[in-house]
Amino acid sequence: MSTESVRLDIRNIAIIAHVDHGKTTLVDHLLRQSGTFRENQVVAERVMDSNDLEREKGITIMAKNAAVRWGDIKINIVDTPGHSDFGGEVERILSMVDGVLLLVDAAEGPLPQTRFVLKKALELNLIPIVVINKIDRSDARAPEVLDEILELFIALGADYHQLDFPVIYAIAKQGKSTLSLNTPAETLAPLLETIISTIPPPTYEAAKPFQMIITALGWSDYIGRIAIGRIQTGSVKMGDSVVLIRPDGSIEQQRITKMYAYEGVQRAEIQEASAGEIIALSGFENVHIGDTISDPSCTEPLAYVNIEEPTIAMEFSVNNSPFAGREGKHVTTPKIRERLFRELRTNVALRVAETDSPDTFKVSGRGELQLAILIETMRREGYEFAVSKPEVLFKRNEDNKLLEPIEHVIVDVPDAHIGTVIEILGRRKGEMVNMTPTGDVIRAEFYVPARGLIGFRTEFLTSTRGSGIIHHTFHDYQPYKGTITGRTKGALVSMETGSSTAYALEMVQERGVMFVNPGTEIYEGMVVGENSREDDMSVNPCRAKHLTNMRASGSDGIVRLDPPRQMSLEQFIEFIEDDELLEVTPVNLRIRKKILDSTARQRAAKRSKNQADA
Ligand SMILES: Nc1nc2c(ncn2[C@@H]2O[C@H](COP(=O)(O)OP(=O)(O)OP(=O)(O)O)[C@@H](O)[C@H]2O)c(=O)[nH]1
Ligand SMILES: [Mg+2]
Repeated sequence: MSTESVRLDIRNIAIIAHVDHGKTTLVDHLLRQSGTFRENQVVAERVMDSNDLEREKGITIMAKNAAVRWGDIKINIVDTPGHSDFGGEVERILSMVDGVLLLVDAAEGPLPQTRFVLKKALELNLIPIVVINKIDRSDARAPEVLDEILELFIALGADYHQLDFPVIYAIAKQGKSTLSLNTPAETLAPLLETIISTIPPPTYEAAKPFQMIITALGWSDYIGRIAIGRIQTGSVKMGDSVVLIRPDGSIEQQRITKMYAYEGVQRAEIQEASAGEIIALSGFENVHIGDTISDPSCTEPLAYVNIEEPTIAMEFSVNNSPFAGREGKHVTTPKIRERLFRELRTNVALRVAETDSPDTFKVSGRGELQLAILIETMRREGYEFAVSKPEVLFKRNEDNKLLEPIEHVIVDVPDAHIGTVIEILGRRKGEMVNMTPTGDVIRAEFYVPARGLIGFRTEFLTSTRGSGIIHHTFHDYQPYKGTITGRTKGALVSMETGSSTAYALEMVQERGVMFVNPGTEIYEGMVVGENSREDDMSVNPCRAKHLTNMRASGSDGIVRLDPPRQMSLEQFIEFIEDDELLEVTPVNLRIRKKILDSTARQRAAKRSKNQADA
């Protein structure tokens, strides 16, 4: 018979929430108030958002570990991302913890990703603490939000024990919390005390040998690859022999050469560790997420949580534009293949597959932002390649019926614009399920095919004049909803190779919105702007003014150019159509037609139109 033992000196928790509800800010203050930093130490805001793109975008992309001490107890904390594209990160780490802090913004209330992460936590029987954050907001409506949270728990089938969650009100930004809205919030002590009294300490079967599952991988320039996980059973010492067991059952002998535990945001070397602790190991070069590290006497791998499947895919291919190889450092198929497959080691919600074409790979993920972050990371590392329009991944059910991913969408829009938004989402096959006034705005809830959301953000922001907010998360698979029309405007495509001139651009800009400045290197088949009409148009942005030609466009002969449209990587990805590619280099982003030659392209377009008509 096995006996359960308890580690009373430890608590393991994750902080989960919708994007921007204040998780990383709360971790900052938990670290500060538990004495992690020296009195006068200068610490960056949102210290856990440590990678460049996280700091630039102000969002968390990867889940990360930290630890604080409160009294005699060590609290291991995992900060998680709230953006739905990185939901896989949350699923990945939940097996490390016994409880969660579910943060909810006191004004915004529960949003799609609140539902997604809470569902995952409840499925794993984790103990929740609800933290209603940002009660300092002038539009805070904490009591109502608490009702909405309770409804959400019930809708997700929480059991009686889980429904009995404690509630903390907080101002993460000021490091304050309170158990009641009638008591002013002062420090985070009420939250820390609640964590200790509510979240169960880790338990384990005392008789079992050492086993842990790797749930995160890190990298340090000093110590190389770092494998992170929670010890499920047994204990381990420096120098111990262990085995690395892959999910397929294959086994590798290894030795523990360096071991660390988290102290604040640092890793501190330790000599031994036992069940319930979250530790990091170095020296395991070939380890992957989901591998088990075990005492050699035990060769059964531990079960790893299933992660939701990707819903969206893009093709990454070798750049074959006329400018290929000019700007990138890594441009060949083997380099791109190696980089993409390497990404799979840490990015658990991503898939990479070979395709019929040897220099093209299909990369699938949870959303456009997840793929955009990979693209941006690769281009900063010196990679050059081309990507296709994101396509949604369909499935078939037992009756061979075509199913497509449906997203749960919530929009907050001022009264004046809600009609337009309902109209646009209707056109994109969205189904409205709820509409309520929330504060100063109307909150409307929809189920929309993921297909219908590609390119939607730009249209949404334009139609609400930037005043609307949209949140969405994967909901489920449903029968195919029928055709959705794509971009409503065509492209202005260059018919020339050369350098753009102000003279030519002044004429071309009459046709739509330009993407390029004068003096830009351009090739035939490159997209230089957006047409104001639906179809594509060939233009010549490189035409030089002949000195003998006295015709001037303005009476004074001065060229007037509108500033070109500046697009972010995400906007470029939203813009491209099926017959286009985005050329990505460390220096430039260019949209091009897949077929560069104008005549060949027109012929191909005619052929596919004939096929569609037939
Ligand atoms: N007014 C107010 N703002 C807060 C509070 N807590 C956090 N914020 C702000 O909310 C924004 C988002 O905070 P983050 O801590 O990055 O949120 P997050 O939940 O970690 O976001 P993701 O990791 O991207 O999901 C920041 O601008 C914070 O300053 C609070 O208590 N009150
Ligand atoms: Mg964060």
